[in-house]
Amino acid sequence: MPCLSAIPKLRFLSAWFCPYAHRATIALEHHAGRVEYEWVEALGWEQRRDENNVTGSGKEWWYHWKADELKRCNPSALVPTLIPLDNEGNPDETKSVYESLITIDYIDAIAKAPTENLRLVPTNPYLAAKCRYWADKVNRECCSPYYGVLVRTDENERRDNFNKLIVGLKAFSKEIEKNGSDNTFLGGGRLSNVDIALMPWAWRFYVFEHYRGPDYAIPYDDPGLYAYKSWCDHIFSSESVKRTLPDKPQYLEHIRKYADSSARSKVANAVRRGAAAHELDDDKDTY
Ligand SMILES: N[C@@H](CCC(=O)N[C@@H](CS)C(=O)NCC(=O)O)C(=O)O
Repeated sequence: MPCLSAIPKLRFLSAWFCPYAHRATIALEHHAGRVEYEWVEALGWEQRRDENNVTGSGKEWWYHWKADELKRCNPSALVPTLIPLDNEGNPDETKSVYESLITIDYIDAIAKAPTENLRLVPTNPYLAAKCRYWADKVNRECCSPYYGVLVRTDENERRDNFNKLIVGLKAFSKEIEKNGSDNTFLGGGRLSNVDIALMPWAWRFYVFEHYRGPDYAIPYDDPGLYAYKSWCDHIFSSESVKRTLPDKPQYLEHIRKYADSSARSKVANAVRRGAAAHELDDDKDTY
């Protein structure tokens, strides 16, 4: 056991609804006792008055407010952003870490788990490379299409995004079957950065049926998704994951801003101009 003073401490600039920040939360909770963090709600929503009659409803779109700390510590001003605390407990803003997949790596590296099984990124270089490849692949193929289904207004485009998502989930399902493990990506119940990359969205797919109807339900009874289904059952029954899950009705209300196209976030703006969420561009997708 490390002595208490050796435990790294972080300020975690987050937002309760954000699935990208949720990745960092799961990694932090997985390493509870090895990394300490203070949660800072650094991003929220405000609806502008429709002074220029943009919508004609008296209320304009929803925009993000952001903490100054977030604007200072991340050039894109996105959550999650992590700021390490020095030995005196002062944040070192020169060493902030951002981009959700990278925050998982970073948290895992500073946690220095005592056994391989607790590491989110394997120490074996081949397995680490494979996990990083798959974390990026699920991000593009299973997470980004979520926003296409919600933000695009054309039914065919929504459907295309949903179909892309199912193709992505089937590829993931096939890979975990191939690995001989249907409970986590690496098997044996061991959690990895790949599981954490997908989990926040896998948990949020329930919103599709509510906003887009029964044809947008994930077809869990499709044999191509059997391994994915048992992955979900396993992952969401774990206590360390359960305590990170937002309240379902509250999240449903939050995501309405995406489903009715009134959100003006960087991701929503990227998807509205026809790009994927992972192709967000700070110059084009301003807030
Ligand atoms: N690629 C980023 C995306 C993070 C992201 O888009 N976070 C959203 C909240 S869910 C955000 O900070 N939005 C602020 C904005 O749109 O300006 C990551 O993986 O960390």
